[in-house]
Amino acid sequence: MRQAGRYLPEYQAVRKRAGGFLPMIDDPPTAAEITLQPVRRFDVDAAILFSDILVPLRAMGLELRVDDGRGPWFPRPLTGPTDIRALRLAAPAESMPEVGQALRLVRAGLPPGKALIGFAGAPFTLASYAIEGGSSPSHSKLRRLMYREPALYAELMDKLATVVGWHLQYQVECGADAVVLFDTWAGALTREDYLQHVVPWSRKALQPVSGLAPRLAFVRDGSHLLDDVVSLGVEGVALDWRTDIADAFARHGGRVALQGNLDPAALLASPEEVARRTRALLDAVGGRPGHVLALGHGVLKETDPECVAAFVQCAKERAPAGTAR
Ligand code: 1CP
Repeated sequence: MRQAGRYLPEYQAVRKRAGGFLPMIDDPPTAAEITLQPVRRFDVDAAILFSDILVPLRAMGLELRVDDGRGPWFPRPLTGPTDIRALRLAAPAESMPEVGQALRLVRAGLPPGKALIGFAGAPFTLASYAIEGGSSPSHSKLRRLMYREPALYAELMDKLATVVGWHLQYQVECGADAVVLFDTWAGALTREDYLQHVVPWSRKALQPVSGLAPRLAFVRDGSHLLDDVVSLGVEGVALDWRTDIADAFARHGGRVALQGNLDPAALLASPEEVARRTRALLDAVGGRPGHVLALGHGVLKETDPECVAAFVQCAKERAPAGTAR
């Protein structure tokens, strides 16, 4: 999760040369280079494609801007049925060929035995960006649509779920070994709303890759939804850093793999403290099978790469003999 990025000097150097975030994503050799940077530096077990969850919205016709300091935003968000009906449903090979090209280049450059992870934003999170125009604390426009115009909400979610499903399938066809569905904003919902207004569309988005590749689901701030995220039928759940991983294993360890979940902000501590916390996390898991050691969210841009290295070093010391490392 944001394994590449602004905390790495080699990322900053490429970003400066490319002139911004979108030009890096849009140029497959550059996207592949950024994807491989953390693998080279830290010798992690998997690369995650350098792209963004918002790329498919752009492919559907929404103008996407990424400004320094402000982050990604949409200057003309969806405002009603006409905008929603105008969203394009185009096959990813035509509308986002750069994603497939970047994946193929990464695969070719990845040492044998390393996994390649693809991803997409879940329909609810994409709907929030498309309707609110950017990050929203309350998602009020989307929530209003959900409650007051359920048929139009369903029309939008159905289109998004279709495109997300195609996008995941395309990534597997182009070399991804596993995929993650990021539902960053669904944690804002009650269980009742999550089950009624999100689960059907997340399931639809995950369906095309069922049986093709392991699927992981992530809901930021989603501890209260864990049972329901497991019930999506995914092979793994990525836990955010606030979820108690021992409790998650006790409840669901037999059914799904669990990924996580060191607090990304813990990497702002000294390398010794990072190592202590990582060992404590591994102790809490207690060697149970099906654990993917990772952070509980993306690496913060203020992080010292030495602290990421300390985290990886702990994983290497503790990996049980005979595991797939
Ligand atoms: O250089 C920069 O200014 C860009 C920072 C950046 C990066 C490195 C953004 C803008 N996106 C990314 C890459 C990214 N985004 C990856 C690549 C793989 C990796 O190296 O790990 C992935 C998997 C994402 C996923 C993503 N983008 C999510 C889902 C996961 C999460 O963080 O919850 C979300 C919500 C986004 C939107 C987004 N893109 C970028 C930013 C700053 C944001 C968040 C904006 C917000 O707060 O709403």
